[in-house]
Amino acid sequence: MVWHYDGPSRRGRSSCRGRPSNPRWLARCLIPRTLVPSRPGGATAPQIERLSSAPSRLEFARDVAAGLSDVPRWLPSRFLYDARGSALFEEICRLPEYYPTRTESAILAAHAEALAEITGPVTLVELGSGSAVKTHHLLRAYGAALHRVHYVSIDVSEAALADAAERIVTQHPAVRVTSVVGRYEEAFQLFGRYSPCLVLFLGSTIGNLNHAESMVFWDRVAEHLAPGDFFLLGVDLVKDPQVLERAYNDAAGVSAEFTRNVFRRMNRELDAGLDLDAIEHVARYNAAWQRIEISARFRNGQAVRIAPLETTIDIGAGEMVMTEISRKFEVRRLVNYVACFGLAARAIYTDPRRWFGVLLLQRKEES
Ligand code: AVJ
Repeated sequence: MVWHYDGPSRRGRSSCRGRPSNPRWLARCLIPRTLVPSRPGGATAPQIERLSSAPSRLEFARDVAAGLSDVPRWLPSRFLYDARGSALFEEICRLPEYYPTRTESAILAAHAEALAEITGPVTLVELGSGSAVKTHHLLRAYGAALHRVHYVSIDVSEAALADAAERIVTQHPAVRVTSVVGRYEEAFQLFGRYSPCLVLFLGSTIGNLNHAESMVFWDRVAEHLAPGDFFLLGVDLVKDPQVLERAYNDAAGVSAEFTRNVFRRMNRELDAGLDLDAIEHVARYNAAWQRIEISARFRNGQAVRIAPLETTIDIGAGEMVMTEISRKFEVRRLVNYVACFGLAARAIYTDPRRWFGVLLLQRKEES
């Protein structure tokens, strides 16, 4: 589903008459009027677009049943991000131990103008944008460099998209926002329409993908980007395992609550009947695989009911269910890797401790 948010200069003006100089107020009265599902046909009615609807209960049930029946047991990480999960992740981003968000944000703040200069005028297309806080640095720089910027944001969380859009139209009058509810894998088809573009894939979300998923991801990216299009990738870098493990085992227990959230969702949507207090969060760094592995450990044996499929899966005491991987990267190796998919590194930015990397990639000419 795609919604179009028009900037304050174009729509919602009638209901805001007499108060156009207060952008906060303007945005508040603007959003409900412009947050309309698109309809096909009409010139004035925004056109309809359906990448996918929110994952259905049946899809959730099937993926949970498949993952829990696999060896080792696992759950797809995208189901962590319902409204509560997205809010918990936002909270993780503010934790003292979780350095990636603020480190990446500082890198973007320092180099946004340089990026705008290298890419020139482009549509910004963000995959898995969440609350899009870090994107503000880029919108500021592109807004200053260009007369008008189009920002297309794609996320599975409708709530996060709506929040982000409201804040962006308030703070950046030069920016037009298009919000797309969908999985980032489904967003590739948009690249062609918005070319010349700069695709943003920040926050080391790429780290959630395993080897096979990563190959498919880069193959699709390369296929859908036109030669000359840009891709901005944020990646968490290999570092002291203690620093890494602390980031995923915070003292306040928010990471643990985030992991448990997918089981809470199973209780709500699948009538799973789980005792959440008996499910522990475990996050360890696997040095050989250069990744944090996050699992839920079942302290007691539990029967997981999956009501929509009329089935039950038994999980024994002490068993683990992997809920997430978070890969860490080495810049030089990653540059070689993406080159295999026709992407050349145009600029590489990092912080003084070299904890996080931001890579500006460009689609090479077809050879
Ligand atoms: C959103 C996938 C980048 O891997 O660091 C943070 C998710 N999970 N703490 C990460 C996460 C637990 C995060 N990513």
